[in-house]
Amino acid sequence: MNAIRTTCAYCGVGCGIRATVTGERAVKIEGDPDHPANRGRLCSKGTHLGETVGLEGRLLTPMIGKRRVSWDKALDLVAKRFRDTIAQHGPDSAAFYVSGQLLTEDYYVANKLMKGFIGSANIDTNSRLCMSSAVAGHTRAFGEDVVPASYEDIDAADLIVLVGSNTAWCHPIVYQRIRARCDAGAKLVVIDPRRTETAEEADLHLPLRPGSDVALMNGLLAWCREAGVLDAAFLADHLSVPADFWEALGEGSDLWSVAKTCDLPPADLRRFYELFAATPRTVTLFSQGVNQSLSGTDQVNAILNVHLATGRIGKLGAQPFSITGQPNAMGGREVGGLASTLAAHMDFASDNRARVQRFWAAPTIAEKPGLKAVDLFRAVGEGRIKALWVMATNPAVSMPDAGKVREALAACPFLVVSDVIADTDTSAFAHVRLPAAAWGEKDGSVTNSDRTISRQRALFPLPGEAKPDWWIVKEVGRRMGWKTAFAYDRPAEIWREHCRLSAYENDGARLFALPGLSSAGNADYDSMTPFRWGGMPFADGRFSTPDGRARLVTVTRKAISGALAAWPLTLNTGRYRDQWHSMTRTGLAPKLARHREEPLVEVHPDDAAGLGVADGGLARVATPQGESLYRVRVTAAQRRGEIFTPIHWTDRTSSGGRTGLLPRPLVDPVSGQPGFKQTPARLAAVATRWRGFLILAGEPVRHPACLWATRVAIPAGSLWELAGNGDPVKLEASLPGGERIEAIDAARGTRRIAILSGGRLVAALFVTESGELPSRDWLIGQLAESEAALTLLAGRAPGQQADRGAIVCACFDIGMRTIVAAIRDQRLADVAAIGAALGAGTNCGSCRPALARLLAEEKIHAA
Ligand SMILES: Nc1nc2c(c(=O)[nH]1)N[C@H]1C(S)=C(S)[C@@H](COP(=O)(O)OP(=O)(O)OC[C@H]3O[C@@H](n4cnc5c(=O)[nH]c(N)nc54)[C@H](O)[C@@H]3O)O[C@H]1N2
Ligand SMILES: Nc1nc2c(c(=O)[nH]1)N[C@H]1C(S)=C(S)[C@@H](COP(=O)(O)OP(=O)(O)OC[C@H]3O[C@@H](n4cnc5c(=O)[nH]c(N)nc54)[C@H](O)[C@@H]3O)O[C@H]1N2
Ligand code: SF4
Ligand SMILES: [Mo]
Repeated sequence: MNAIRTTCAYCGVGCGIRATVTGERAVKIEGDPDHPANRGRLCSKGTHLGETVGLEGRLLTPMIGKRRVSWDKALDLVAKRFRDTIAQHGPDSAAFYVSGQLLTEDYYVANKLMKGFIGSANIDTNSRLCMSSAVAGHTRAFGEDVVPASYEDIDAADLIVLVGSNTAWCHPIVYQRIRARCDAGAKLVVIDPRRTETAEEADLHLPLRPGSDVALMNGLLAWCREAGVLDAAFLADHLSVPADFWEALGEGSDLWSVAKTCDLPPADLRRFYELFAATPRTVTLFSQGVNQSLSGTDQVNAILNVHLATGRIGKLGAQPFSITGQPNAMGGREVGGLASTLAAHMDFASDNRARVQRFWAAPTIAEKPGLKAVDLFRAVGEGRIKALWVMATNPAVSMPDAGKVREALAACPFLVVSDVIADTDTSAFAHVRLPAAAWGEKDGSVTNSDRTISRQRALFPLPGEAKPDWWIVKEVGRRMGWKTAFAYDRPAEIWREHCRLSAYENDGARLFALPGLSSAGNADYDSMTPFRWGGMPFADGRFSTPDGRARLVTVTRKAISGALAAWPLTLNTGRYRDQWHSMTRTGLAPKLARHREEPLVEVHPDDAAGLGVADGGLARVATPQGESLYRVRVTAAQRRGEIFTPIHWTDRTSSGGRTGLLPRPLVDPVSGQPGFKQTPARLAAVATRWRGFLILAGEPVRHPACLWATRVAIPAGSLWELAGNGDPVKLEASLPGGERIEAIDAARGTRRIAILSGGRLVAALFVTESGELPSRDWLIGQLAESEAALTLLAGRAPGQQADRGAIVCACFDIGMRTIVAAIRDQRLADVAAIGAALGAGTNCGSCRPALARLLAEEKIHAA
């Protein structure tokens, strides 16, 4: 069996995979040792991709409403409705909302159709929620959206600064690379209000006040100037500096003022400033803690200012590094798929418009930037956009003020959703659903965080009637009347056109150019190996501005408003280690489910005590936009006054945890990126009379009807955690038919029901008011096994069986309790010893920070 080289489905690290197909919809996944991004390593999510390639939940035929239809029928309808809408209301009444999870070829075709043929720039992407402040910051400073850094800079750095990035969870393989460099002596500083697992392993953690990054970076620049470490020659020859720049910087940038603004101990701040000033080879990586802010663009420029003024850019080991989230966030930026860019790193200047129109031989060309995501959905809600096509993103979950977005989707006269999954929170509103090819079926290219372009290759034939996104879009383009412009037969043709456009009339004004590749034959494309474009940008000190100089940008810190009486807390939102966004893929993998089974609201112990919310209980988070329920985790990793919730749970998986309903639809004025990380909020305990869980083979007949019901995948079905106040008898509507065995303990309000079918366990429901609940692990193991019914209801195997606890190591499926027991019994002293004893942490390494914490806690416990 031959291994197929492809790229991971998930994050912007862009790890190479060697995939060996082992059966129908079965594949063995290994890291590709030859891929420069990961050199053979994979994190927990990449490692378990094989668990997600089944066809459960897939959309496999085009649908109009609830009716299955032929492709011809669906495509004709989409083309007609878009054509009619445009004829009646003009091009700007149509919009596409696309995604960094499309391949470059898909993205290119969608951008071309909207901007050159429909003639509007109303195509925006979920990268607006993700990278747009970085794009705007780069463009302001460099004249072009270019990430100068590469992963090799990490290998050469002496100081690595992570700003607003939970790298250990969100970019685990980059994190491994950072750790390796730290093992060789580099220092790590983490700037994040939360004490994340990334922060726990740092030499210095600065838990700053949310939103105070500009003050911190301006203070750093002032310190560097004072310390004499600005690069005078670079400043003179390669930078343009606004007249008021240094004066504006001076204000409030002394150590004491900054410490106060950022709410940090002055000694810690000073340590960081001294370390930075003394270390020329510094790489500063940043992601959503910086971008997702109402002053995100300024925060990006504050970082770029420091790197530019100290000459730490375009040099090995000295770079600012915006790390990207989605697998093809960068490819989307390269084709120009944001409403604010035209194509191939060109903006809407008239010569660019003429050039792109000429190249596409297009009947028209968008005149001006289109609506950015938040404005776009507002326009849908107000009826100005009448036909919307959503591809590869789930805005009903992921947009801020998602309740309003749902209302807009419901009111949209014509909504098309292309997705791989049949039922998502967004597709629930669609008039037409189009079945797209998924990872493992798609074929094309992606660009990762460090400009490395890799191929994603098909492993399986297209299932059902699924089709690649580029094919779907070009078919609609053809049916709208543009036959020759959309006459593609294969991704390689689109790739060549994309490369030609990048180089078209490009005299070097745009760094993004792939001239040599426009003549690649189909076979060359098929065998393309990963390569990085652009070499080391800016190494010669020339930037993409008209005068070739980079620009320092005056950024002043905004006053941070104090807490509002009605909304005394600040809500921060983000990601869990083993889940990806709205869980449509990771939610299928049992091994990824048990790291965090439920959506938690994390809260500082003092706030919890003040509010009367208890660890393990339920609480409601409310903001002016909406409210949702969470399981409480009390933790000193949170700052006082701040709470954190995850973004992954949806209507499909839970009755609570709907984080998208909570953030304000407010955006950064330059980039249009929402400020997801800081929303005024409040928190209140919610009491329940009983709690329980339900283990089920296969899908539930009906979602359990109770206040709290959240689901995760288990090997043969699903596990629901439950709590409520009503009569738990209602839960029995979710049980399948079969032989029923029941045990009741009235004193504790405990009820245990097992359903057997053909002698095998198919469901188990445990509910209690005041008793203990048994181990889920063992019961899960019994699903579809034949066993003595009474043993089942005891909830444990005769005489043995401990609960493993939450899964820490997803690769080897090792739980917290197992690890703690081994640390105690075998006197394990470090992470390596745990690895030797149990294997935990020896594969992807994602759980190494968690292992280190367990060791530290055990030390305290022993003392
Ligand atoms: N496991 C997993 N990995 C992923 C994803 C996933 O869904 N799951 N998604 C991918 C995508 S698309 C993206 S964009 C990336 C995101 O990757 P990250 O940006 O690392 O992830 P987040 O959890 O969104 O937020 C990062 C951190 O910003 C901090 N933060 C909040 N406010 C501030 C502030 O004011 N200042 C500073 N300095 N920090 C602040 C938060 O506390 C949080 O720890 O992850 C990618 N990788
Ligand atoms: N509160 C809060 N909200 C956030 C964030 C936050 O930190 N806090 N982060 C924001 C960020 S950075 C991001 S990137 C977004 C992510 O948010 P979304 O893009 O909404 O998240 P996904 O769940 O990845 O949605 C992708 C959808 O595309 C489908 N899909 C997967 N592959 C394909 C394909 O090849 N073709 C097609 N047609 N469909 C496919 C999946 O089934 C899924 O339904 O969330 C944003 N929202
Ligand atoms: S770090 Fe993990 S999720 Fe990201 S590309 Fe690599 S294997 Fe995939
Ligand atoms: Mo993202």
